[in-house]
Amino acid sequence: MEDQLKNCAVRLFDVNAVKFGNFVTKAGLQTPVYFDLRVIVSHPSLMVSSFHMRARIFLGYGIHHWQKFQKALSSLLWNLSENSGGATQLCGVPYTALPLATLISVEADMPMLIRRKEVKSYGTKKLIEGEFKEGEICVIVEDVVTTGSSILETAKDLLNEGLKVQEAIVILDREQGGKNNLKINGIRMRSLYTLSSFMGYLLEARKVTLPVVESVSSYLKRTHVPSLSGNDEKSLNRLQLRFEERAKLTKNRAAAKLLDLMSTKETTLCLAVDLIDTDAILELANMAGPHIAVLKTHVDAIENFTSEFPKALRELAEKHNFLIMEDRKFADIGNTVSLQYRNGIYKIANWADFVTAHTLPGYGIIAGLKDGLEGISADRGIFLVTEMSCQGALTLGDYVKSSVVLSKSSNLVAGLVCQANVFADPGLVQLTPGVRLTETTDTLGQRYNTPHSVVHAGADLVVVGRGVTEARDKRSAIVEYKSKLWQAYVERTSS
Ligand code: 5BU
Repeated sequence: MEDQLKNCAVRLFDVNAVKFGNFVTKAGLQTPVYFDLRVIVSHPSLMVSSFHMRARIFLGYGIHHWQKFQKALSSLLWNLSENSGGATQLCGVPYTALPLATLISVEADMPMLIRRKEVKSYGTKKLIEGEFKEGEICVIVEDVVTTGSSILETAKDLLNEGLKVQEAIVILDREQGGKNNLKINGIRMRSLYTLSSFMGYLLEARKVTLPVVESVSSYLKRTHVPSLSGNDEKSLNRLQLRFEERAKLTKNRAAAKLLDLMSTKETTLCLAVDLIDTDAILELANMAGPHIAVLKTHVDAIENFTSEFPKALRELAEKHNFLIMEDRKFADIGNTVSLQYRNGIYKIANWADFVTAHTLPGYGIIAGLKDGLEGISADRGIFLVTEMSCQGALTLGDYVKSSVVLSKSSNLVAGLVCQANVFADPGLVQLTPGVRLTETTDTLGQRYNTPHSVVHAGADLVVVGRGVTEARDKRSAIVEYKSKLWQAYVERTSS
């Protein structure tokens, strides 16, 4: 097996499926190593053992001895599968893993399913092609895993059709949190290579030099979320770790403060005070203060804003021990964002502990916000908008994946705004909006889930707006949301 793996690693290198140098990822991050396994379709002998296939065709099935000859990726991959759960279907994550899944399907004589990628937003055609029965178990096949989000998306569509997913077999694990993320979601991932083992094979074969290996391993140290094994699992599982433990793992000081505050105050409620009058906002802030972790504003919706307002809000924050988030959703180039953050009439950088920012511009958005903080020593954090709560949001697929990668690029990132458990790092906080006591929608596309369901889907800090501001008895509503959310968090961390 070891020889076969080394052989395939070298062949992948020879066909340029891996490149070394200074690359910039889609999310705008620097990386010294880049994989593009799409090229393997031009090299059939790398995908499937020709000995094996010919033997199979000419000699029928009594050909086990042939299998000791050079195995290609599809055979090696299928060897990884334990199939202990009795899987009866295979599904490749589109697109690179599709041909691999097809070859495994032929080799293992197991039917396969095809997940359509492009109909997701239109919803007219079937998402899963192929014949299956509800309850069948499906093994997912993937080429390269970074955060695991592509596998999770595929799994989600399969689960929606009534299939079960317990195992994913992949060629390469980039060791950036994917394995853990999948494990949290009940999927065991096995890979032919980790990025480190792959580099080891290339070094042994003298395809790369030691400095190249060292640059990849220092990159891994910077971006790595350790793979889980044995006793480490519990200590690194974001959903099961308690806030006070996670506070020690975060690189962002405002996030550490928030995690400690949520733990001591026993609240994960972020109140969205989307009102347009400063007195009404301050009145509600004073009432909610003892029960909330964060108060979230949209200052540009306020009719009578003056510089006195943030001062008064900060005083209430000190009095009741909560943090302030301005949900500004910055989305421009770094220079503009820097100006918007510290200047204008709002001077957000001066008073908001947290701000939200879209990831659309890539790394520049973080660099711009960092620049806007020059001379400000207070702890600040950004929440990157990774998934939106509204119907038809375009925050899908690669966008989510790239946003998760971007979240690892700076200590200024405190967390991600998302609807599901799309990242593994226990040092980052999942902020989830779109919450009411019952599942519903508003008339403008907002979708609501319940406190219980969002917390079990990974939410740490939970945004409630109109669930409180439109309630007849606001104080009772605040207390009800707070206690339902805390109960779900306690359940999650003790499960
Ligand atoms: P609501 O009244 O609970 O629907 O308010 C939700 C708040 O969260 C509101 O301030 C939105 O601007 C904010 N929000 C959201 O609803 N969905 C998102 O995806 C993001 C923010 Br990002």
